[in-house]
Formats: sequence, C-alpha cells, structure tokens
Amino acid sequence: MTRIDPKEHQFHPSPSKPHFVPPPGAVDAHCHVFGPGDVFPYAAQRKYTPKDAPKEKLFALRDFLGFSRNVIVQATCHGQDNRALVDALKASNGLARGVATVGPEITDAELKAMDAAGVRGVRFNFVKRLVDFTPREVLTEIAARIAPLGWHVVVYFEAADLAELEPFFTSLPTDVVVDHMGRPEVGKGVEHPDFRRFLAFMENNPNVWSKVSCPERLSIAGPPYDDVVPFARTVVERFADRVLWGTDWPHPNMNMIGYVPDDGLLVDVIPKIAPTPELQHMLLVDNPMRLYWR
Ligand code: 0GY
Repeated sequence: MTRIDPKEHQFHPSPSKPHFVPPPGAVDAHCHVFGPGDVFPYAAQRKYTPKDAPKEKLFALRDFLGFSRNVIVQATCHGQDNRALVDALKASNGLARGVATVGPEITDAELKAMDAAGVRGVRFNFVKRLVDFTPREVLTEIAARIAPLGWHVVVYFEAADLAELEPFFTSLPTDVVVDHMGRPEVGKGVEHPDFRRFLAFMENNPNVWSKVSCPERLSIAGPPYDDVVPFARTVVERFADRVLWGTDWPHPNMNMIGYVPDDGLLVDVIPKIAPTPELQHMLLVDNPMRLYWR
C-alpha cells in the first residue's frame, strides 16, 4: 500500500472504492471544508494551517464513496468565521447541514441566517492542542442562545478529561453530540475506566449522542483499524439510535499520525462496527436524518 505523505497532501488524492455499499440516503456526518484560503482566510488564532480542501472536492468524494449527504463541522483553523462552511451549505442544494463555531457576541439575526443556510448546531472544543480556553459561562450563554432554534451542541474532548467536563455537559439544555467516542485510548482496552465512564455517561443521559468516527486518529495499529472496532461496535450496539458516522475528511492534523488516510478504507470499517443492515441504516440514515433534517 502506498502511503500518502501529509506534508504533500491534505487528503488522499485517489482513495480506493469501498467494498461496503452504504444504504441509499447515507450521511457522512463529520467532515470539514478548508478554504480556499484566498477566499476564506484561515483564522489568526489557528493552531495549524491546512492545505485547501474546498467544497467541490468534498461533494465529489461524497458521490464517489456512495453517500448522499454531508454534515460539515466548523474546524478550528477557521475559528469563529463560518463563511467557508455557510458557502458550502448554500452550494449543496440542501444536501449538507452544518455545525458552526460562534462567540457570545453573535447576533440573533446572524444565528437566524445560519439556520436558514442549514446550520443545526454549535461545536465546543476542549482539545487543548486545538483551541485556547473559553470560560464555561460563555459556553453556557451560547448554548442558551442556540437552544430555542432546536440546535444541538457538538463536543470534542480527550477521554481523560470527561470526568471534569461531565457536570458541564449534563447542564446543557440541548442534545449533546460527542466527537469520536470521546477519543478513547485504544491501547487501554474497552474495559478501561475511562471508556466505561464514557459508556455510563451515554447510558445516564439519553440526550447524548456519539460519533463512532475517526479510527484513523484513535488506532495504534493503523488500517484496517481493527483495534478501534471493539470500541465503536460497543457504542453502536448499545446506543443504536444515538450514533453517527463520518469520514472526518479532509483529515486535519494527520502530520501527527504520519500518513493521509484512504477514505475508502474508512468506509469499509462500517460493516465491522455496525454488523447488520438494520444497524447500518440507523447509523447512516435514520439517526443523522432525525438530528439534521427533521
Ligand atoms: C477532527 C479532529 C481534529 C481537528 C479538528 O476542528 C479541528 O481542527 O476537529 C483533530 O486534530 O483531532 O474531528 O477534525
């Protein structure tokens, strides 16, 4: 297998065609657009500078992989400037929804315009290598502002931080969607207290959902990512009506991992974590449609 160097490519230039065929209407519920930087500049406070990954490339990948829709999540390299995201939503013919990043100074008119464009949530990021700290009161205020729109909050954090963050998450007045299963350390195994805490968090809070995404970030062994499968499969089987799946294209920060993932191989993980057609349909169609297109 030829490994693509992340210093040269932001995303895989020629991903393999997956063997798994997604059901009609399948949603890639975690992906991003980057730039293009000369039209939509990257944020001054960004922690990394990606190569451009524009909407046309995302929509072409969607079709190539056999998906129908996207949920585009604001990436930290664009900060609170959601223009690239909104531009992609407007160009999608209703086939994309968005999750934005906003500050407390956002106006109701701006929120309403984003809602009309297809934004359905805000993202709160707690991963220290990606963002500076935001006081909880500010996030509480934002959550109170977006709740009446029927939006939800997407949260991104490292497994070891859940204990400290949990009281804040349970105080939120909306659905809460956790990115990448709360980033378990797969070398520790599914019985580790950190992952058991995450499962209990989902069990005790029916408004909490999980993306069973990003094996390429969590894996120690690398493709075909079998070391991540027990984690994702556990979450899918226990919380079948509250799970989402996404490619994470165009894969920010893969310099840390050292290669650019082949999106086709990521799609081929799906039948291992959702082994029946019923689970696949819930994961890829019913759940994202309920959360983003209701
Ligand atoms: C992801 C993961 C990462 C980056 C971001 O917004 C971002 O910059 O989310 C990461 O570096 O783990 O979900 O895209």
